[in-house]
Amino acid sequence: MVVSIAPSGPSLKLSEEQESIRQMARNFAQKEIAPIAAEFDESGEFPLETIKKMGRLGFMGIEVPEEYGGQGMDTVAYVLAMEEIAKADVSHSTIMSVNNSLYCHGLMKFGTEEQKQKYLVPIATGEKIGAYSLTEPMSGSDAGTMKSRAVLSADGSHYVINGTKSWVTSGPVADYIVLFTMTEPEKKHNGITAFMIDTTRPGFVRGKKEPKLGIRASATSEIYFEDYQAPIEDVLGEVGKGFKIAMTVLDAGRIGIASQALGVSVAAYEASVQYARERMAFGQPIGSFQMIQQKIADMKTRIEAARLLIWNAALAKMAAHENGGRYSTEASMAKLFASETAMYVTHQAVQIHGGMGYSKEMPLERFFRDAKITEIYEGTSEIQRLVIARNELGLR
Ligand code: COS
Repeated sequence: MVVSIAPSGPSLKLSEEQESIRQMARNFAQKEIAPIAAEFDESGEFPLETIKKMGRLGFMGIEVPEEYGGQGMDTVAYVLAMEEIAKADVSHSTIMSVNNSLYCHGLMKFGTEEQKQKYLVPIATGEKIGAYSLTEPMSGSDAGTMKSRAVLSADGSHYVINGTKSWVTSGPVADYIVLFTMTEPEKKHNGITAFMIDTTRPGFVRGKKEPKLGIRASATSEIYFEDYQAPIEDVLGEVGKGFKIAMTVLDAGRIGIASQALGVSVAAYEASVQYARERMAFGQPIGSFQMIQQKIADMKTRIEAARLLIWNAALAKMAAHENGGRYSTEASMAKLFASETAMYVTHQAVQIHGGMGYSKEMPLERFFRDAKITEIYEGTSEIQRLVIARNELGLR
């Protein structure tokens, strides 16, 4: 692949396949998602119909090999599609990101053949919905301190899981969940194990949906385990290696979140350019005023820089796939910069639109509310800075 980078600069030459998924995502997002986004934001209803359609088009398993029901494409294709979906609606892109990165990526990397057949294929084909559950009420950034427990049964055939997990994206609707819980608490990080959870089994209980500031159509909830019995075949990876699995998967997830931050930034930016050309004040379009021009210039520059960091992270992930190694710094830099860009750009977009930016008549206030989550989930901006600095300084 020729590495082309920014669309406005020396261009990353996309392959036919990458260009075609971008185009397909753009068409679908603008035709099917953009017109309903405001309504689903208002009602908070889960957009099951469009999510199922996205699944049928292959958007839920873009990097999953075709033999497991996916598209067998690369990470560049994934970030291009994510940007387009997020440009129409961040909620839809959140559901897509969890299915692709947090769920499918972990299963592909650590799952057995049986687990892939049972748990990967139906998610990659979009037939079912997946989720990832690490956070608990008292452990978010400090992911190693969880209170939930899995205890091996006397006959060694299954684990009995108890505890509460929180902030589970797609928790109210997920069919299958990648769960991280403690099997040997005295070992701290090295006592965490990952499990595949089938939500139809007894002992799995869903909590109420969280009322949220933004991404209101993406359903989030607590989930409870009450003597849930997980057969030992449902352990994902090795017992005690769950923390590393969780972190490895989050590296992939953070590239997805960065791409959705980019998508919402582009949407807010394009609306602002159009408004600055059309809106008249003091006898001229507001775009002729230098204070507006400064905002447009800074928005555009940050967007292009975010895109370069995302493509860099996507290429680093692809290289790691070929050669081993980690791409944590690249993923964290992309997420940190793109999410802060999304906050900056959507904030300036509301300002450029004035009263109309604050009104629900236009999508700017939704973009602004939706952008905020990208600085919080899958590791706050503070955690991304910590990851980058620790890696650079060789600290732990
Ligand atoms: N990939 C693979 N392994 C990783 C890793 C990664 N990205 N990051 C850490 N590890 C490994 C370390 O190498 C270490 O292994 P060893 O014990 O064999 O040396 C182990 O995991 C523990 O790492 P560390 O000591 O750095 O853990 P900390 O508790 O200090 O946590 C942070 C590190 C804070 C970076 C981590 O807990 C984190 O990312 N927290 C945020 C979690 C998050 O994003 N939550 C949101 C959930 S989704 S809404």
